Amino acid sequence: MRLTAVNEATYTLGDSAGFSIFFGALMRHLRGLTIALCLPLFLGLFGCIHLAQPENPPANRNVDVVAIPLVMVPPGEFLMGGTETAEALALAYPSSGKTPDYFADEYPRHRVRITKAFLLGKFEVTVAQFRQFTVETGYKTEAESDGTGGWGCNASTGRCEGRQVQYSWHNPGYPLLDAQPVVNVSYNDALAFCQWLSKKEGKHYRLPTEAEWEYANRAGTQTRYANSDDPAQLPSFARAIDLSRHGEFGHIQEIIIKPDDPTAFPIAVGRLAPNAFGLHDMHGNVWEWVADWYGATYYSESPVDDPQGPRSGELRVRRGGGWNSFPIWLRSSFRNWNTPSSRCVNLGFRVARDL
Ligand SMILES: [Ca+2]
Repeated sequence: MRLTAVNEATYTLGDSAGFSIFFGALMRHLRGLTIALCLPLFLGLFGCIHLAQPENPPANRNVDVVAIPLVMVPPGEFLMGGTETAEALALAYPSSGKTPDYFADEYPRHRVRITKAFLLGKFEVTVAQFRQFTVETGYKTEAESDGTGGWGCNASTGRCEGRQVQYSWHNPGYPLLDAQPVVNVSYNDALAFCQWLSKKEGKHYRLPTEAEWEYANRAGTQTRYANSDDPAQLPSFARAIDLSRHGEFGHIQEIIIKPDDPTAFPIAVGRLAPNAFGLHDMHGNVWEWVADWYGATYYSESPVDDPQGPRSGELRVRRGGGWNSFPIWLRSSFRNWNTPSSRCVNLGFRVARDL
């Protein structure tokens, strides 16, 4: 395996792992049957409910700030991984210059069963929610505490840059709104948030597994994105880079963000259309940490039931792409990763909770 660190915001994966599509048409039929049978039943029973606020919330005025709407994700089966060949993907995104081996870790496509319903944040964790965590605990993120800072947008150059000490979750270099997703938080910071929320509410909050994330993101779809195969259909569904302004593929530090660009920076969560499970911004806005260690060949050995990822590793998986990501990275099956202490101007998370 060859791992190439472009920067801590974006890594690329090289080396072919040898990919083959498992199951094929038979499993697509089985999967479709499972969704067809289970989804209406579950939606009927639970209606993808957004958990109500407590009837008698504590007097603490911050409770309303931190309350995180959750969506019930039903159990079911799906085929995880690339839905088309790596050769087809390379041809589909020619400006990226990627060769088929770039997509190797998305294969083999394999059957996964999510055996239990779980709750998943309807939105990415917001700036306001993360602020409350830091106010109540005094927590300092790794970007603040290790002396190296985070990533940010330099208004004078129009470029994202990092690490620099002035950048953190409360200063990503762009105008910050409470309802934007928090960024510049490491995997470890995300876990600390979950631990705080668990203690605060007496429930077990955690990050979703990679399999849970893709299952929830696809919501029964088998297309490149949960709304279509076509990147041109993304703007109403996912905050990503504006291809009309940035047609040429580039990495984060190469992109010039113009002050008058209305599509720059993350938007407030929930402004775009949800997927079939009622989840917003799974594609785009910010990359989302998931629980798993990254394993380039893990799909060859993944168990069917509730995969948890490799037992150990050095990199954690992130999914979905961010506000300055190109469509190739927003695909439902695309996998990316960073060290657990990485932080970036387009990297956040959403919480999961067991029932
Ligand atoms: Ca996202």
